[in-house]
Amino acid sequence: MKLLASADLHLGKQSSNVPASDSESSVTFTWNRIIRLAVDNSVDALLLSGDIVDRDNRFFEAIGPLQRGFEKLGSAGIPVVMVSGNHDYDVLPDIIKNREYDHVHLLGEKGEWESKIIETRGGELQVVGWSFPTQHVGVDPLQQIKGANLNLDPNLPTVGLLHGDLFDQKSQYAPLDSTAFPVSTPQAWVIGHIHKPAVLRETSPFIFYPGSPQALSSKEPGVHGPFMMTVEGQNMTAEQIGLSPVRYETIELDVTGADSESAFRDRLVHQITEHTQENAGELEKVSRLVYDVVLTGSHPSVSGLSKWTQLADQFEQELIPETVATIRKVVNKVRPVVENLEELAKQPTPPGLLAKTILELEQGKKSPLVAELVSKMKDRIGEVNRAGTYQPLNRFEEQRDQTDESAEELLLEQSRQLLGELLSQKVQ
Ligand SMILES: [Mn+2]
Repeated sequence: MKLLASADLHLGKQSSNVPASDSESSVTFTWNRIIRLAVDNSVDALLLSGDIVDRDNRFFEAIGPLQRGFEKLGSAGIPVVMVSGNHDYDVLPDIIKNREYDHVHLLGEKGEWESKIIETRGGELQVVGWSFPTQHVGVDPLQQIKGANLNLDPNLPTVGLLHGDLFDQKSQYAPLDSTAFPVSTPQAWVIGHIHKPAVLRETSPFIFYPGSPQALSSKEPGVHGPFMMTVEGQNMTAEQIGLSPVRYETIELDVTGADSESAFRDRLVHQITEHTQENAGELEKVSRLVYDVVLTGSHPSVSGLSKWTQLADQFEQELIPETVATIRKVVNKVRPVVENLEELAKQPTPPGLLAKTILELEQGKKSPLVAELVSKMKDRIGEVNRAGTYQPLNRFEEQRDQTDESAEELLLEQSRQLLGELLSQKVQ
């Protein structure tokens, strides 16, 4: 038996940092690829573990593509089994009720565990599921599974579908205790919510997050796509199939010695080209490769580097056939050329104070001065995020986080630039 498993499509959304005019930017593109893959491989069922539709009035955008997909699967004799997550707890039941499909099953409505035996071409498949009843759920639904009287047939291949958080026990999105899964049946669990694909346990039971099949932002790097599950008796395995047309990557670039703008540019383009070519084997389905570049090393002009990279987000080059590489942003972590930062930090001068701040930030120390600077930086980030001009960034989650960590990162970058400036102005 072959089952295709996915979750967290967020239909209605678009991948960020990809032109909105590209059909690949919309999640509908990957949804259609999933349907085609299911039909071409004659899978026995499609399993979806919640957040299939994105919240925020995406109902109208999502309903058409979702129903067309269901209809294609129906004509190919492929049943769909799903549960709803925190994004589609209300919308998914509506969409199902809107049309009566015999082959589409939504399990565990109203937060009540449910099991169902699905007739597939490969035989009977037992599926257990639980759906979000509201947007927030602060308790672990696995605590209720034992008392749910599911009357499972232990001789049937059985898969569990669930949406929740295995990594945060205080989550408002169904915190899950990894030790609370029943031991033998189901043999495998497809879990939704976390967008990064991850296999959490290999056997008894097999537990995994298929992740979002289309990478949606730079926070979701690496290969994305649904998982093809193979069922042989009581044994279940799964393999990821890279289908996402968008891929996000972060690479480092040491700029030490790249002292002219053209030398720096050569090194940057060379690094991106090399990385793309090295990963060409995984890029067959990727049409947009979006890079974050972290500059490292030391350089006489840290602020000059920032100027040289100002227009880097205009970079757009087809580096291997049908894969266009772009730069989303350049993060400047370059240190100014200083003979001895520790010595400099002892001096009661502006460069000395900056050197001290840099060292403290690098070592994670929090002196009263650093704490005050971080707090002020956080306030400024908040002001910028709230400004009307930057609101469009919000939709794509492109705003800088208003956290200590993000404020410290920005402060360090600025301190290094400023120290480089001050030292270069000093009469030698
Ligand atoms: Mn979710």
